Amino acid sequence: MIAVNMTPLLVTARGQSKRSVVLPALAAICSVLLCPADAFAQAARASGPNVLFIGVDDLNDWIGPLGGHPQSITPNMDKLAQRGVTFTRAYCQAPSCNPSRTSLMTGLRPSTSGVYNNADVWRKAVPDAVTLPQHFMLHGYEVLGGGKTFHGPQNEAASWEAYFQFKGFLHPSGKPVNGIPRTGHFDWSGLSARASETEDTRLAAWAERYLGEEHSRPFFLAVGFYRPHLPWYVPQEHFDRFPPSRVELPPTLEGDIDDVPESSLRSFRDHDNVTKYGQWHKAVAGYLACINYADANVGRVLAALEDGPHADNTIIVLWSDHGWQLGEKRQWRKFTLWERSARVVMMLAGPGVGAVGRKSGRTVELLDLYPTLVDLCGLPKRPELDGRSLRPLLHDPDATWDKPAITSLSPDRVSVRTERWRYSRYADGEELYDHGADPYEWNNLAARPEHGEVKASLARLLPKHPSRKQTVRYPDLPEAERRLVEVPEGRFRKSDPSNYVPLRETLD
Ligand SMILES: [Ca+2]
Repeated sequence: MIAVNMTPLLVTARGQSKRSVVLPALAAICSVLLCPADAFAQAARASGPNVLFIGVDDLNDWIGPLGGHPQSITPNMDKLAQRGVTFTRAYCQAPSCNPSRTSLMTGLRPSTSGVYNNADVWRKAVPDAVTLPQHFMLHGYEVLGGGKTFHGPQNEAASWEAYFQFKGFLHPSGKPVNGIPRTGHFDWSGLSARASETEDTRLAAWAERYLGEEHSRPFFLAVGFYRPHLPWYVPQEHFDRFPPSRVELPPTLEGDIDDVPESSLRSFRDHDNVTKYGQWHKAVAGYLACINYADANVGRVLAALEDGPHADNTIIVLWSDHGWQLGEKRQWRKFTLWERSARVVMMLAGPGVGAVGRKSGRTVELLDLYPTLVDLCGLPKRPELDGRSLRPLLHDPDATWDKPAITSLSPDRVSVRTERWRYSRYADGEELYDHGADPYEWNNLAARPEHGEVKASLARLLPKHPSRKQTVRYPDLPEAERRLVEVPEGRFRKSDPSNYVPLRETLD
Protein backbone atom coordinates (compact mmCIF):
# COMPACT_ATOMS: atom_id res chain seq x y z
CA MET A 1 0.00 0.00 0.00
CA ILE A 2 2.73 2.41 0.96
CA ALA A 3 4.83 1.47 -2.04
CA VAL A 4 1.90 2.15 -4.31
CA ASN A 5 1.63 5.67 -2.97
CA MET A 6 5.26 6.49 -3.55
CA THR A 7 6.81 7.76 -6.74
CA PRO A 8 10.54 7.68 -7.55
CA LEU A 9 10.38 11.41 -8.14
CA LEU A 10 9.52 12.10 -4.54
CA VAL A 11 11.73 9.91 -2.45
CA THR A 12 14.83 8.32 -3.80
CA ALA A 13 17.22 8.21 -0.90
CA ARG A 14 17.36 9.06 2.75
CA GLY A 15 19.32 12.25 2.17
CA GLN A 16 16.66 13.60 -0.14
CA SER A 17 13.63 12.44 1.70
CA LYS A 18 12.74 15.55 3.68
CA ARG A 19 13.05 17.97 0.82
CA SER A 20 11.32 15.57 -1.51
CA VAL A 21 8.33 15.24 0.74
CA VAL A 22 8.09 18.78 2.00
CA LEU A 23 8.20 20.59 -1.28
CA PRO A 24 5.16 18.94 -2.84
CA ALA A 25 3.26 19.42 0.40
CA LEU A 26 4.15 23.10 0.56
CA ALA A 27 3.39 23.56 -3.09
CA ALA A 28 0.04 21.93 -2.61
CA ILE A 29 -0.82 24.10 0.36
CA CYS A 30 0.35 27.23 -1.41
CA SER A 31 -1.74 26.47 -4.44
CA VAL A 32 -4.77 25.88 -2.26
CA LEU A 33 -4.29 28.77 0.10
CA LEU A 34 -2.64 31.28 -2.21
CA CYS A 35 0.09 31.82 0.34
CA PRO A 36 2.97 34.21 -0.32
CA ALA A 37 5.57 33.09 -2.80
CA ASP A 38 8.27 33.32 -0.16
CA ALA A 39 6.94 30.34 1.76
CA PHE A 40 9.90 28.29 0.65
CA ALA A 41 12.31 30.93 1.88
CA GLN A 42 10.50 30.98 5.22
CA ALA A 43 10.69 27.23 5.32
CA ALA A 44 14.44 27.42 5.23
CA ARG A 45 14.56 29.80 8.18
CA ALA A 46 12.51 27.88 10.72
CA SER A 47 14.41 27.78 13.97
CA GLY A 48 11.85 27.73 16.76
CA PRO A 49 11.33 24.99 19.30
CA ASN A 50 9.68 21.70 18.34
CA VAL A 51 6.09 20.98 19.27
CA LEU A 52 4.81 17.67 20.61
CA PHE A 53 1.03 17.95 20.45
CA ILE A 54 -0.65 15.07 22.28
CA GLY A 55 -4.41 14.66 22.21
CA VAL A 56 -6.47 12.15 24.18
CA ASP A 57 -9.95 11.48 22.85
CA ASP A 58 -12.97 11.75 25.16
CA LEU A 59 -10.83 12.28 28.27
CA ASN A 60 -12.67 14.22 30.97
CA ASP A 61 -11.13 15.65 34.13
CA TRP A 62 -10.58 12.26 35.79
CA ILE A 63 -6.82 12.70 35.90
CA GLY A 64 -4.55 13.35 38.87
CA PRO A 65 -3.80 17.02 38.14
CA LEU A 66 -7.51 17.90 37.76
CA GLY A 67 -8.79 15.70 40.58
CA GLY A 68 -11.99 14.65 38.84
CA HIS A 69 -12.01 11.13 40.28
CA PRO A 70 -10.19 10.14 43.48
CA GLN A 71 -9.25 6.67 42.20
CA SER A 72 -7.87 7.57 38.80
CA ILE A 73 -4.28 6.42 38.24
CA THR A 74 -2.38 8.76 35.91
CA PRO A 75 1.26 8.87 37.04
CA ASN A 76 2.55 10.18 33.73
CA MET A 77 0.12 13.06 33.51
CA ASP A 78 0.90 13.81 37.17
CA LYS A 79 4.56 13.99 36.26
CA LEU A 80 3.87 16.25 33.28
CA ALA A 81 1.96 18.60 35.60
CA GLN A 82 5.09 18.91 37.72
CA ARG A 83 7.04 19.94 34.64
CA GLY A 84 4.66 22.54 33.24
CA VAL A 85 1.44 24.50 33.67
CA THR A 86 -1.93 22.79 34.15
CA PHE A 87 -5.05 24.77 33.29
CA THR A 88 -7.77 23.83 35.74
CA ARG A 89 -10.51 25.78 33.95
CA ALA A 90 -9.91 24.83 30.32
CA TYR A 91 -12.94 24.25 28.10
CA CYS A 92 -13.80 22.88 24.68
CA GLN A 93 -15.67 25.05 22.18
CA ALA A 94 -18.09 22.22 21.40
CA PRO A 95 -18.78 19.03 23.38
CA SER A 96 -18.27 16.56 20.53
CA CYS A 97 -15.34 15.43 18.41
CA ASN A 98 -15.62 17.12 15.03
CA PRO A 99 -16.67 20.64 16.06
CA SER A 100 -14.25 20.67 18.99
CA ARG A 101 -11.32 19.49 16.90
CA THR A 102 -12.25 21.79 14.03
CA SER A 103 -12.16 24.72 16.44
CA LEU A 104 -8.86 23.61 17.95
CA MET A 105 -7.19 22.98 14.60
CA THR A 106 -8.51 26.05 12.78
CA GLY A 107 -8.51 28.42 15.75
CA LEU A 108 -12.08 29.42 14.90
CA ARG A 109 -15.16 29.20 17.11
CA PRO A 110 -18.18 27.19 15.99
CA SER A 111 -20.00 30.53 15.95
CA THR A 112 -17.49 31.69 13.32
CA SER A 113 -17.18 28.52 11.24
CA GLY A 114 -20.72 27.20 11.58
CA VAL A 115 -19.31 23.75 12.42
CA TYR A 116 -21.37 22.46 15.35
CA ASN A 117 -21.89 18.77 14.53
CA ASN A 118 -19.88 15.64 13.92
CA ALA A 119 -21.36 15.29 10.42
CA ASP A 120 -20.57 18.87 9.31
CA VAL A 121 -17.79 18.84 6.73
CA TRP A 122 -15.48 21.37 8.31
CA ARG A 123 -13.35 22.01 5.22
CA LYS A 124 -16.45 22.92 3.22
CA ALA A 125 -17.43 25.35 5.96
CA VAL A 126 -14.03 27.06 6.13
CA PRO A 127 -12.35 26.40 2.75
CA ASP A 128 -9.70 29.08 3.30
CA ALA A 129 -8.75 28.24 6.87
CA VAL A 130 -5.06 27.59 7.46
CA THR A 131 -4.96 24.84 10.04
CA LEU A 132 -2.54 24.80 12.96
CA PRO A 133 -0.30 22.13 11.37
CA GLN A 134 -0.49 23.91 8.00
CA HIS A 135 0.71 27.14 9.58
CA PHE A 136 3.72 25.33 10.97
CA MET A 137 4.31 23.62 7.62
CA LEU A 138 4.23 26.96 5.83
CA HIS A 139 6.92 28.25 8.15
CA GLY A 140 9.42 25.50 7.72
CA TYR A 141 8.44 22.89 10.26
CA GLU A 142 8.41 19.19 9.55
CA VAL A 143 4.76 18.38 10.27
CA LEU A 144 3.57 14.89 11.06
CA GLY A 145 0.48 13.46 12.63
CA GLY A 146 -0.84 10.16 13.80
CA GLY A 147 -3.96 8.59 15.26
CA LYS A 148 -6.97 10.85 15.82
CA THR A 149 -6.25 14.53 15.30
CA PHE A 150 -9.06 15.86 13.17
CA HIS A 151 -12.32 13.93 13.59
CA GLY A 152 -11.74 10.46 12.12
CA PRO A 153 -13.38 10.52 8.68
CA GLN A 154 -12.54 14.19 8.25
CA ASN A 155 -8.79 14.11 8.61
CA GLU A 156 -7.27 16.04 5.75
CA ALA A 157 -4.15 15.19 3.82
CA ALA A 158 -3.20 18.83 3.19
CA SER A 159 -2.49 19.35 6.89
CA TRP A 160 0.26 16.74 7.15
CA GLU A 161 3.44 15.73 5.45
CA ALA A 162 3.08 12.20 6.75
CA TYR A 163 0.53 10.42 8.87
CA PHE A 164 0.35 7.31 11.04
CA GLN A 165 -3.05 5.84 10.44
CA PHE A 166 -4.83 3.49 12.84
CA LYS A 167 -5.41 0.12 11.19
CA GLY A 168 -8.08 -1.51 13.27
CA PHE A 169 -8.90 -1.87 16.93
CA LEU A 170 -8.86 -5.09 18.87
CA HIS A 171 -12.01 -6.29 20.57
CA PRO A 172 -12.92 -9.18 22.85
CA SER A 173 -14.48 -12.22 21.26
CA GLY A 174 -18.23 -12.22 21.40
CA LYS A 175 -18.53 -8.45 21.70
CA PRO A 176 -20.50 -6.66 22.97
CA VAL A 177 -20.03 -8.23 26.35
CA ASN A 178 -21.73 -6.07 28.97
CA GLY A 179 -25.16 -7.62 28.43
CA ILE A 180 -27.00 -4.42 27.52
CA PRO A 181 -29.27 -5.18 24.53
CA ARG A 182 -28.25 -3.50 21.27
CA THR A 183 -25.48 -1.67 23.10
CA GLY A 184 -23.19 -1.32 20.10
CA HIS A 185 -19.87 0.23 21.09
CA PHE A 186 -21.24 1.35 24.47
CA ASP A 187 -19.33 -1.59 25.94
CA TRP A 188 -16.39 -2.35 28.24
CA SER A 189 -14.03 -5.27 28.67
CA GLY A 190 -10.41 -6.19 29.25
CA LEU A 191 -8.41 -7.57 26.34
CA SER A 192 -6.08 -10.53 26.48
CA ALA A 193 -3.79 -8.77 23.97
CA ARG A 194 -0.52 -7.18 24.98
CA ALA A 195 -0.38 -3.39 24.88
CA SER A 196 2.11 -3.50 22.00
CA GLU A 197 -0.59 -5.08 19.83
CA THR A 198 -3.08 -2.27 20.43
CA GLU A 199 -3.48 0.74 18.17
CA ASP A 200 -2.73 3.52 20.63
CA THR A 201 0.44 1.82 21.81
CA ARG A 202 1.51 1.23 18.20
CA LEU A 203 0.97 4.95 17.67
CA ALA A 204 3.07 5.69 20.74
CA ALA A 205 5.83 3.45 19.42
CA TRP A 206 5.78 5.33 16.10
CA ALA A 207 6.13 8.65 17.93
CA GLU A 208 8.88 7.20 20.15
CA ARG A 209 10.95 6.28 17.12
CA TYR A 210 10.59 9.75 15.66
CA LEU A 211 11.44 11.47 18.94
CA GLY A 212 14.56 9.35 19.31
CA GLU A 213 16.02 10.53 16.01
CA GLU A 214 17.79 13.70 14.91
CA HIS A 215 15.95 16.01 12.51
CA SER A 216 17.42 18.85 10.51
CA ARG A 217 14.35 21.08 10.89
CA PRO A 218 12.09 21.81 13.86
CA PHE A 219 9.09 19.50 13.97
CA PHE A 220 5.41 19.69 14.83
CA LEU A 221 4.37 16.18 15.83
CA ALA A 222 0.70 15.53 16.59
CA VAL A 223 -0.12 12.30 18.40
CA GLY A 224 -3.83 11.61 18.84
CA PHE A 225 -4.70 8.76 21.19
CA TYR A 226 -8.13 7.18 20.73
CA ARG A 227 -8.97 5.64 24.12
CA PRO A 228 -10.86 6.45 26.33
CA HIS A 229 -13.20 6.78 23.36
CA LEU A 230 -15.76 3.96 23.30
CA PRO A 231 -15.69 0.98 23.22
CA TRP A 232 -13.64 0.61 26.39
CA TYR A 233 -11.48 -2.35 25.36
CA VAL A 234 -7.91 -2.13 26.66
CA PRO A 235 -5.47 -4.75 27.98
CA GLN A 236 -6.74 -6.55 31.05
CA GLU A 237 -3.89 -5.29 33.24
CA HIS A 238 -5.55 -1.86 33.27
CA PHE A 239 -8.93 -3.31 34.27
CA ASP A 240 -7.20 -5.24 37.06
CA ARG A 241 -6.38 -1.94 38.77
CA PHE A 242 -10.05 -1.02 39.14
CA PRO A 243 -12.17 -3.78 40.72
CA PRO A 244 -15.77 -2.64 40.03
CA SER A 245 -16.89 -3.42 43.58
CA ARG A 246 -14.44 -0.84 44.87
CA VAL A 247 -14.83 2.01 42.40
CA GLU A 248 -16.63 5.14 43.45
CA LEU A 249 -19.47 6.45 41.33
CA PRO A 250 -19.45 10.15 40.43
CA PRO A 251 -21.44 12.37 42.81
CA THR A 252 -25.08 12.71 41.81
CA LEU A 253 -28.16 14.31 43.33
CA GLU A 254 -31.67 12.88 43.33
CA GLY A 255 -33.91 15.21 41.35
CA ASP A 256 -30.95 17.08 39.86
CA ILE A 257 -32.59 17.37 36.46
CA ASP A 258 -35.84 18.80 37.79
CA ASP A 259 -34.57 22.34 37.31
CA VAL A 260 -32.91 22.16 33.89
CA PRO A 261 -34.40 23.03 30.48
CA GLU A 262 -35.69 20.09 28.48
CA SER A 263 -33.32 20.72 25.58
CA SER A 264 -30.25 20.52 27.83
CA LEU A 265 -30.88 16.80 28.22
CA ARG A 266 -30.33 13.93 25.83
CA SER A 267 -31.88 10.50 25.94
CA PHE A 268 -31.99 8.57 29.24
CA ARG A 269 -31.57 5.28 27.40
CA ASP A 270 -27.92 4.75 28.35
CA HIS A 271 -28.53 5.51 32.00
CA ASP A 272 -31.62 3.37 32.19
CA ASN A 273 -29.68 0.46 30.68
CA VAL A 274 -26.62 0.95 32.86
CA THR A 275 -28.72 0.88 36.02
CA LYS A 276 -31.10 -1.87 34.86
CA TYR A 277 -28.24 -4.22 33.92
CA GLY A 278 -26.07 -3.40 36.93
CA GLN A 279 -23.28 -1.83 34.89
CA TRP A 280 -22.64 1.53 36.55
CA HIS A 281 -19.65 0.44 38.65
CA LYS A 282 -18.32 -1.67 35.79
CA ALA A 283 -18.59 1.23 33.37
CA VAL A 284 -16.79 3.60 35.72
CA ALA A 285 -14.10 0.94 36.15
CA GLY A 286 -13.87 0.60 32.37
CA TYR A 287 -13.43 4.31 31.86
CA LEU A 288 -10.78 4.47 34.59
CA ALA A 289 -9.01 1.50 32.98
CA CYS A 290 -8.96 3.28 29.61
CA ILE A 291 -7.62 6.47 31.20
CA ASN A 292 -4.90 4.43 32.87
CA TYR A 293 -4.05 2.89 29.48
CA ALA A 294 -4.04 6.34 27.84
CA ASP A 295 -1.74 7.61 30.59
CA ALA A 296 0.68 4.75 29.90
CA ASN A 297 0.77 5.67 26.20
CA VAL A 298 1.29 9.35 26.99
CA GLY A 299 4.06 8.27 29.35
CA ARG A 300 5.82 6.27 26.65
CA VAL A 301 5.91 9.25 24.32
CA LEU A 302 7.05 11.66 27.04
CA ALA A 303 9.78 9.25 28.14
CA ALA A 304 11.02 8.95 24.56
CA LEU A 305 11.18 12.72 24.32
CA GLU A 306 13.02 12.98 27.62
CA ASP A 307 15.54 10.31 26.66
CA GLY A 308 16.09 11.61 23.12
CA PRO A 309 17.91 14.50 21.47
CA HIS A 310 14.94 16.91 21.59
CA ALA A 311 14.27 16.91 25.33
CA ASP A 312 15.34 20.51 25.91
CA ASN A 313 13.86 22.13 22.83
CA THR A 314 10.34 20.75 22.57
CA ILE A 315 7.09 22.31 23.75
CA ILE A 316 4.73 19.66 25.08
CA VAL A 317 0.97 20.15 24.84
CA LEU A 318 -1.48 17.66 26.30
CA TRP A 319 -5.14 18.22 25.49
CA SER A 320 -8.46 16.40 25.31
CA ASP A 321 -11.28 17.32 22.95
CA HIS A 322 -14.11 17.44 25.53
CA GLY A 323 -15.26 15.79 28.72
CA TRP A 324 -17.51 12.81 29.36
CA GLN A 325 -20.55 12.09 31.53
CA LEU A 326 -20.85 8.86 33.50
CA GLY A 327 -24.34 9.14 34.91
CA GLU A 328 -24.33 12.69 36.23
CA LYS A 329 -27.78 14.16 35.51
CA ARG A 330 -28.65 10.66 34.21
CA GLN A 331 -26.49 11.35 31.15
CA TRP A 332 -23.72 9.39 29.49
CA ARG A 333 -21.26 10.37 26.78
CA LYS A 334 -20.78 14.07 25.89
CA PHE A 335 -23.07 16.42 23.94
CA THR A 336 -24.08 18.54 26.94
CA LEU A 337 -23.09 22.01 28.10
CA TRP A 338 -22.33 21.10 31.69
CA GLU A 339 -18.94 21.21 33.31
CA ARG A 340 -18.60 17.44 32.98
CA SER A 341 -18.74 17.65 29.16
CA ALA A 342 -17.14 21.05 28.61
CA ARG A 343 -14.08 20.81 30.86
CA VAL A 344 -10.96 19.49 29.16
CA VAL A 345 -7.40 18.55 29.90
CA MET A 346 -4.91 21.25 28.91
CA MET A 347 -1.29 21.16 30.03
CA LEU A 348 1.82 22.77 28.56
CA ALA A 349 5.49 22.24 29.35
CA GLY A 350 8.86 23.00 27.84
CA PRO A 351 10.42 26.12 26.30
CA GLY A 352 8.34 29.23 27.00
CA VAL A 353 6.55 27.67 29.96
CA GLY A 354 8.08 29.48 32.91
CA ALA A 355 5.72 28.65 35.76
CA VAL A 356 6.92 25.07 36.15
CA GLY A 357 4.68 22.92 38.30
CA ARG A 358 2.00 25.58 38.66
CA LYS A 359 -1.73 25.53 38.00
CA SER A 360 -3.75 28.31 36.40
CA GLY A 361 -7.43 28.74 37.23
CA ARG A 362 -8.04 31.30 34.51
CA THR A 363 -10.77 30.40 32.02
CA VAL A 364 -9.05 29.25 28.84
CA GLU A 365 -10.21 27.54 25.69
CA LEU A 366 -8.88 24.84 23.41
CA LEU A 367 -8.78 27.32 20.56
CA ASP A 368 -6.24 29.37 22.51
CA LEU A 369 -3.66 26.68 21.77
CA TYR A 370 -3.21 27.71 18.12
CA PRO A 371 -2.20 31.34 18.85
CA THR A 372 -0.22 30.17 21.90
CA LEU A 373 1.95 27.82 19.87
CA VAL A 374 2.38 30.40 17.11
CA ASP A 375 3.51 32.85 19.79
CA LEU A 376 5.86 30.47 21.61
CA CYS A 377 7.48 29.37 18.35
CA GLY A 378 7.89 32.89 17.00
CA LEU A 379 5.81 32.31 13.87
CA PRO A 380 3.85 35.10 12.17
CA LYS A 381 0.51 35.70 13.88
CA ARG A 382 -2.76 34.93 12.16
CA PRO A 383 -5.18 37.82 12.82
CA GLU A 384 -8.26 35.79 11.92
CA LEU A 385 -7.91 33.44 14.88
CA ASP A 386 -10.57 33.65 17.61
CA GLY A 387 -8.30 32.56 20.48
CA ARG A 388 -5.69 34.39 22.52
CA SER A 389 -2.12 33.43 23.32
CA LEU A 390 -1.75 31.95 26.80
CA ARG A 391 1.85 33.08 27.04
CA PRO A 392 1.22 35.50 29.98
CA LEU A 393 -0.37 32.67 32.00
CA LEU A 394 2.51 30.32 31.24
CA HIS A 395 4.78 32.70 33.16
CA ASP A 396 2.29 33.97 35.74
CA PRO A 397 -0.66 31.57 36.10
CA ASP A 398 -2.51 34.22 38.15
CA ALA A 399 -1.99 37.05 35.65
CA THR A 400 -4.99 39.25 34.93
CA TRP A 401 -7.23 37.56 32.38
CA ASP A 402 -10.65 38.73 31.26
CA LYS A 403 -11.55 36.18 28.59
CA PRO A 404 -14.34 33.74 29.45
CA ALA A 405 -14.76 30.28 27.89
CA ILE A 406 -17.59 29.60 25.47
CA THR A 407 -18.98 26.15 24.65
CA SER A 408 -21.67 25.65 22.00
CA LEU A 409 -23.93 22.77 21.00
CA SER A 410 -25.65 24.86 18.33
CA PRO A 411 -26.25 28.57 17.67
CA ASP A 412 -29.12 28.43 20.17
CA ARG A 413 -27.58 26.20 22.83
CA VAL A 414 -24.54 27.94 24.18
CA SER A 415 -22.77 28.30 27.51
CA VAL A 416 -20.29 30.73 29.00
CA ARG A 417 -17.95 29.96 31.88
CA THR A 418 -16.16 32.49 34.04
CA GLU A 419 -14.07 31.58 37.06
CA ARG A 420 -17.13 31.63 39.28
CA TRP A 421 -20.16 31.17 37.05
CA ARG A 422 -21.59 29.04 34.28
CA TYR A 423 -24.49 30.51 32.33
CA SER A 424 -26.18 28.51 29.57
CA ARG A 425 -28.91 29.58 27.21
CA TYR A 426 -31.29 27.31 25.33
CA ALA A 427 -34.37 28.00 23.22
CA ASP A 428 -36.50 26.73 26.10
CA GLY A 429 -34.70 28.07 29.13
CA GLU A 430 -31.55 29.06 30.97
CA GLU A 431 -29.15 27.74 33.56
CA LEU A 432 -26.98 29.61 36.02
CA TYR A 433 -24.58 27.81 38.33
CA ASP A 434 -22.39 29.31 41.03
CA HIS A 435 -19.22 27.24 41.01
CA GLY A 436 -18.10 28.94 44.18
CA ALA A 437 -20.78 26.99 46.03
CA ASP A 438 -21.96 24.31 43.61
CA PRO A 439 -19.11 22.49 41.79
CA TYR A 440 -21.46 19.78 40.46
CA GLU A 441 -23.95 22.21 38.99
CA TRP A 442 -26.85 20.85 41.00
CA ASN A 443 -28.73 24.07 41.72
CA ASN A 444 -29.88 26.07 38.73
CA LEU A 445 -30.11 29.68 39.91
CA ALA A 446 -31.35 31.15 36.62
CA ALA A 447 -34.84 31.87 37.94
CA ARG A 448 -33.64 33.68 41.08
CA PRO A 449 -34.32 37.42 40.75
CA GLU A 450 -31.28 38.32 42.88
CA HIS A 451 -29.01 36.95 40.15
CA GLY A 452 -30.62 38.93 37.32
CA GLU A 453 -27.67 41.27 36.89
CA VAL A 454 -25.08 38.51 36.93
CA LYS A 455 -27.11 36.63 34.36
CA ALA A 456 -27.39 39.66 32.10
CA SER A 457 -23.67 40.36 32.26
CA LEU A 458 -22.88 36.73 31.42
CA ALA A 459 -25.38 36.73 28.55
CA ARG A 460 -23.50 39.64 27.02
CA LEU A 461 -20.44 37.41 26.70
CA LEU A 462 -22.18 34.94 24.38
CA PRO A 463 -21.49 35.13 20.61
CA LYS A 464 -23.56 38.00 19.18
CA HIS A 465 -24.26 36.70 15.69
CA PRO A 466 -23.41 33.01 15.57
CA SER A 467 -23.02 31.53 12.11
CA ARG A 468 -26.16 29.76 10.95
CA LYS A 469 -24.97 28.76 7.53
CA GLN A 470 -25.84 25.24 6.47
CA THR A 471 -22.72 23.14 6.18
CA VAL A 472 -22.45 20.13 3.89
CA ARG A 473 -23.01 16.95 5.88
CA TYR A 474 -20.42 14.21 5.52
CA PRO A 475 -22.95 11.50 4.54
CA ASP A 476 -24.10 13.82 1.73
CA LEU A 477 -20.61 14.26 0.28
CA PRO A 478 -20.21 12.62 -3.11
CA GLU A 479 -17.91 9.62 -2.95
CA ALA A 480 -15.30 11.36 -5.10
CA GLU A 481 -15.09 14.27 -2.68
CA ARG A 482 -14.82 12.08 0.39
CA ARG A 483 -11.41 11.07 -0.85
CA LEU A 484 -10.28 14.64 -0.32
CA VAL A 485 -10.68 14.43 3.41
CA GLU A 486 -9.20 11.01 3.90
CA VAL A 487 -5.56 10.37 4.63
CA PRO A 488 -4.01 7.33 2.99
CA GLU A 489 -2.51 4.78 5.25
CA GLY A 490 1.08 5.45 6.06
CA ARG A 491 3.73 4.87 8.63
CA PHE A 492 6.67 7.10 9.18
CA ARG A 493 10.04 5.72 10.09
CA LYS A 494 13.02 7.93 9.57
CA SER A 495 15.45 5.15 8.87
CA ASP A 496 13.32 3.94 6.01
CA PRO A 497 12.38 6.69 3.53
CA SER A 498 9.80 4.45 1.90
CA ASN A 499 7.68 5.03 4.96
CA TYR A 500 7.31 8.70 4.15
CA VAL A 501 3.91 9.12 2.61
CA PRO A 502 3.58 12.33 0.58
CA LEU A 503 -0.06 12.67 1.36
CA ARG A 504 -1.13 15.32 -1.06
CA GLU A 505 0.32 13.42 -3.95
CA THR A 506 -1.94 10.48 -3.37
CA LEU A 507 -5.15 12.40 -3.70
CA ASP A 508 -5.32 12.94 -7.43
CA1 LIG B 1 -30.22 20.49 39.17
